[in-house]
Amino acid sequence: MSFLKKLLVTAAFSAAMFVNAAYAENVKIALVVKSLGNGFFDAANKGAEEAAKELGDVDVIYTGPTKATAEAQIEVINSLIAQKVNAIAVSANDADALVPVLKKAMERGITVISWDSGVAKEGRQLHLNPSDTGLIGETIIKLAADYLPEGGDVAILSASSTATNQNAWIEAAKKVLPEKFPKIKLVATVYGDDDSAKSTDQAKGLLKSYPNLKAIIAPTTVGVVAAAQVVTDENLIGKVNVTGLALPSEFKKFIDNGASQAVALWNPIDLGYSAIYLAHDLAVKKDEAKPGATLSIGRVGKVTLDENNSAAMAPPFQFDKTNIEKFSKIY
Ligand code: RAM
Repeated sequence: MSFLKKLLVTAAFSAAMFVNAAYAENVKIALVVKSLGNGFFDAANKGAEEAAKELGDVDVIYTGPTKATAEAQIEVINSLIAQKVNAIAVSANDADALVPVLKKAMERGITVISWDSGVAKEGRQLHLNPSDTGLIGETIIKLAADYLPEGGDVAILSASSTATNQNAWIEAAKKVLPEKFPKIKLVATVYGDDDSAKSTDQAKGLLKSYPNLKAIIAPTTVGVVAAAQVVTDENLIGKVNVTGLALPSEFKKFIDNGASQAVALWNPIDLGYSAIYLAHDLAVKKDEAKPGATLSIGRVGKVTLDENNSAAMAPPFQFDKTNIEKFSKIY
């Protein structure tokens, strides 16, 4: 065998070895959440584990900081890079701050996607939204407006001030307000950082500063529970309606006691499942994330990427007295 031929054969052999090595072990996918201890993310992790079981070659690493900040998430991601995970699927506490560390991950061959709360385009291969952003923005206002035929003052209690998802929904909500809900007046937006204690303080502050408040809209599963608890404790049931995005299992008691008339959410289990499915197929099947590409999300269906390599899963469902019992047993 000529030297050149020998070299080529050796090269081909090592390439085959390399490919085999990638499949010999399970694909390690890190599901990085905004913060741990949040029931919404625990439900997403349940879906992630379902996807791993179905795909058969995935190990899910469920991780995140204790506080929902970008700095803490950067630390978590740096340690995942050091552990040489194969993919990172992150719900971001800040769209831009995570870009450098995620770029570093991609340069090292790690597949990176964002889901739930997005990363700027250059820091990830694709982003999976739970639903259409405009639709969520309109839904959270409508949930309040439906129970305020005369109109009135409402305030928003959000998650962190840098959360990509909540900021996009609030912007979309503000856009539809003047035309579609002219009698609803948004008097304030405050931030509880997806922290129970801080959200409780912020809800109390709103009630003090705005005595005519008719509704608190919390587009966060942590904030909405805190606000409903405050309204309950301050005997304001019937005066202030709490609404927004809530996990039925955590929120049922506030529909039951009347602190809230209705809330909405998508299926968090399906969202976590879909994130793992997409990350897996990009990492293993080398699916290409490019505008117009249609990608499988297993039992949930398919998504098509838009010009920003973003896609949306499904419309939100509404929960009220008629159906929250049933959903509270699922998530
Ligand atoms: C909280 C988080 C999450 C958001 C839900 C609705 O759990 O902020 O990112 O999607 O609420």
